[in-house]
Amino acid sequence: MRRIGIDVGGTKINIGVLDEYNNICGRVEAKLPPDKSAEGIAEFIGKLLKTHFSEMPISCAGVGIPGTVDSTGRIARKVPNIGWDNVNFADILEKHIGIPVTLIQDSRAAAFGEYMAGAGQNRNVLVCVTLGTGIGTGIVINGSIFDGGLGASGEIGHLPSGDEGRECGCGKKDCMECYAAGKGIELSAKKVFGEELSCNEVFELANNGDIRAGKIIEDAVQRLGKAMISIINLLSPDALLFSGGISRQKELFVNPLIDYIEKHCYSTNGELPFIGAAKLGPDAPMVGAALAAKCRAKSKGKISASMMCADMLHMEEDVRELEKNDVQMLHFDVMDGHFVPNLMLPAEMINQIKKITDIPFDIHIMAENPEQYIEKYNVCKDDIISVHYESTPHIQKALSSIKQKGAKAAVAINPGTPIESIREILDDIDMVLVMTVNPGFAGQKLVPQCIEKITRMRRFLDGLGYTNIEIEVDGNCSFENIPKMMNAGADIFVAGSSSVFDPKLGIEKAMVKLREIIEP
Ligand code: S6P
Ligand code: MG
Repeated sequence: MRRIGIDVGGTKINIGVLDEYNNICGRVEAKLPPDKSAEGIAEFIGKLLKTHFSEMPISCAGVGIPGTVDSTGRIARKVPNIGWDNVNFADILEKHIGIPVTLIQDSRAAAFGEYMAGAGQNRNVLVCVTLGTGIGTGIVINGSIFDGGLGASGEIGHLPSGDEGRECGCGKKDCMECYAAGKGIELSAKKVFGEELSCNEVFELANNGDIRAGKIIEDAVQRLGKAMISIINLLSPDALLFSGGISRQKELFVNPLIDYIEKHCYSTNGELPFIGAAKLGPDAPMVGAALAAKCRAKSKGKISASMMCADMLHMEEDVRELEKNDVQMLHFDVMDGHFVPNLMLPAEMINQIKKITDIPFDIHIMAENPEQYIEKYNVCKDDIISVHYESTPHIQKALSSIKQKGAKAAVAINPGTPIESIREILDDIDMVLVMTVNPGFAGQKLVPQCIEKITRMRRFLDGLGYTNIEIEVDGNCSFENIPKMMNAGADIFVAGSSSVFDPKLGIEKAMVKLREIIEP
């Protein structure tokens, strides 16, 4: 299945279709229609898709918006260039194109595109600054786009930067955009030369040795350099990228900017982030929007209570308490002392509990020869059994024997197992269990890179058309970690000592707290 990226700019729309390997396999660019209302643009996009891509199966669309977008990715809050105010463009566009739509602010989309498919690949914390008429910034932290607590992260174009009283589009005066971006360079040129010059003309003059034009650009570089240093000192990113029209001015702008930053920036042991040009050029917002698109309707999260953390002496009481609090699944860990260095939960016990409750079972086998365990459980169609990819050379066979028993089948992968390992068994599974700790024990700390792995797993599944396969996460699903896991795309959370069975809270209070998180 393919996904589509739609970058709505101030004057044109750039559309591209990405295949499952994130290559652009179809594209079209068009001027914005005269009717720039949300309905007008949605209708126009609908027609473009029909004309150019009707033969391609497309699973979802991401739309880059030149303005603020709400945290749900549905509402365009403020888009001054095309005059939108609080428009639910996702709803409107879905009516015209019939696939799920996610909105994302264009500079954040550009950052995400670079992080996933451009110069920011294999980085942890990426800042991508788009230098155009204004200045837009996107921040990606461990695979997630960082919106900030109030949703306005990255607005560094609006740092106070001068005292001439230059009016900014945001309603305030003397923002950095009014001095350091395209718009600012033009305002400075007017002041110095006494006539209107475009930003490109100023660069041309400077290129031909005009000292006054050179000084205007130098001033812009220094102002921007200071802001970049604040970002680096605050966030300590491992990559800082520049994109947008002005970023093409290597000699006069980007290189001096990098020199300025390297000269003045604080660093530990001389270590600085990678600083350089973005790789995707003008396609970055389109690619990023496609990659950030959510290909499936956001469902409520589900809790699977980890019964190895329950009170072994009062198991039935805990089951009743979990029923009362509407927990969706009971998670049973099976450990053999070989595949993992611990012994846990015999089949007899699991089958006994099955007799006293209707809550679906979620049996997680961490054992060598998992095939011999599958046999033992009394399961039905709502139950699910997971086997570890690493535990058997015959994973496909194990999965199909689960199906034969009439239960749902899942593959579990350890933190160190690559996502792509499960490529050949996607038709055999209903769920994938992403371990977020190394299996064997409750009460461990999250392996931090697993959050980003969840994001990549969701993209991997959606990209291949397996939008129906759910992701379960197991290990340190705490009240702090679940929102991050959920945001990354996890559906089911194995809740053990970090949440449901936190003895300080008790099951009821823990479930109230969990429901607030998973049912926003
Ligand atoms: C670990 C096992 C898990 C734990 C669960 C405990 O090998 O597969 O299911 O029971 O992760 O949760 P917590 O909150 O103690 O990490
Ligand atoms: Mg488990």
